Amino acid sequence: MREMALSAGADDVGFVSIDDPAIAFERAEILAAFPYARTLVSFVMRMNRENIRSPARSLANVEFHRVGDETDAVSHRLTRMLEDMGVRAAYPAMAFPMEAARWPAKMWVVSHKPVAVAAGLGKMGVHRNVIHPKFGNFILLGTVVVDVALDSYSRPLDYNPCLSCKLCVAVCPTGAIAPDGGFDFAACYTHNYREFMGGFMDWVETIADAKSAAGYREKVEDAESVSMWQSLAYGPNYKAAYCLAVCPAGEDVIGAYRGDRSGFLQSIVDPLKKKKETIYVTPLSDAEDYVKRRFPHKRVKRVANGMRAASIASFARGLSLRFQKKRAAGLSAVYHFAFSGAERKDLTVRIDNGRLEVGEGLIGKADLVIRADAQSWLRFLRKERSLLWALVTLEIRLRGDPRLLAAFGKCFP
Ligand code: B12
Ligand code: SF4
Repeated sequence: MREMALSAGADDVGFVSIDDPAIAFERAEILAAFPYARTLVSFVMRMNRENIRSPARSLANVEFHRVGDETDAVSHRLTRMLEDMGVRAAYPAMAFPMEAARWPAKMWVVSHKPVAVAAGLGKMGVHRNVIHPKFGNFILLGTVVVDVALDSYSRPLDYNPCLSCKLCVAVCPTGAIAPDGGFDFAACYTHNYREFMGGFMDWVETIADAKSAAGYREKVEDAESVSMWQSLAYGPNYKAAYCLAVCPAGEDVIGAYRGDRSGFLQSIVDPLKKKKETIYVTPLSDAEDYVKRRFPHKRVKRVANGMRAASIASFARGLSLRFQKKRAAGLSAVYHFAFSGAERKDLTVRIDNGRLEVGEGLIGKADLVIRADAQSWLRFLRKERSLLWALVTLEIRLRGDPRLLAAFGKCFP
């Protein structure tokens, strides 16, 4: 199997049993798409480093797309070889296409990162990308699912190639990567994915809201319209991915950093930090404050990111993705949500000075109780219904200090 994967074009490969506890959290979803799954063949594809490092992001994007396509091609070739041998096999996309009907919930079919880690192909660094011991983080990941069990499976690496140098933290233009390994999903997603999914939805709605071409141009610069066309024509363009660009970890990569640290910083890190560019942020988010403070030469543009809850379940799931730690500083409160109507659900949300816990059921004593009709709450979140109206009509009822609801809103701008 290893020889087949390498001859199909993979740069390294490892094997994970469907019963491996490391992927237990995804087992049911994988089996739903591949009911015959017994083994996951995980592989890595190298990217050319200097393209990814260039401040000209078109260089990085052509490499992301080129290697991304090649990753799918390797999955396809290996699957064909197996099929020709009479072995059942299939593969999910490297990234897209995904199960878009599930939006805004998890749309992808297999999470390649945890599979690659279980397959011993690397470990997640502070920036949450997998770092291969030799190629560093200049890799993309693929997975092929097969219906045979193997004699033996791979073991995870017994060390983490991440150096904890925090260069990824320093260079990220949105402040998405925290030194302790925390990740502000909304910050990364709103900027880097400006021309994907929710960013694209926001662009479409901007067109729909514009009364004329001049009105549209007040909101969207010509270069942004051209960029959107480019993404539609040639594959969506990432705005940053600077965390990958600067990472010095990995046997093949680390020499330049160890040999001349200040040269590495000057030639690779500084050009990205100094680059004048537009950074897309959610209004009143931690990212907005961060860019203004750390990168005053970068221009901040406030946008929507399309992350709207389609159900109470997705409201609950989305809370941790959208939570803004800094906005929550000084707030300590317990919220009970009791949803009725189309979707009945009880939730307890505890915010304690920048920390968030979300649990099912009504646990402990609440500082604010919110009883709401599920549809009314979703309409309020989508700004289709005013809170005042919902309170007057008793579709939403509060018990406790109503200012705590405003404080809650600030944590999830
Ligand atoms: C979702 C996703 C994202 C999200 C979330 C990133 C994240 N840390 O998980 C966003 C849009 C922010 C993103 C950005 C990037 N990504 Co991405 N992404 C994925 C995807 C589809 C799944 C990630 C995953 O494994 N999640 C599962 C859990 C275990 O990971 P987690 O970190 O604990 O949880 C996060 C997600 O679950 C996410 N999430 C939860 N619910 C939802 C719902 C929706 C709608 C979305 C969008 C996300 C989301 O939020 C959590 C918190 O961050 C994979 C492709 C795939 N099919 O595997 C590529 C993948 C992880 N991405 C990759 C890359 C390269 C990037 C970027 C560099 C983009 C780029 N090319 O510019 C940046 C790096 C940002 C970073 N530092 O992490 C590579 C990583 C390669 C490597 N060496 O590890 C992958 C593996 C694609 C590939 N086939 O190679 N990505
Ligand atoms: S840049 Fe440094 S801290 Fe960040 S992932 Fe790479 S080695 Fe780890």
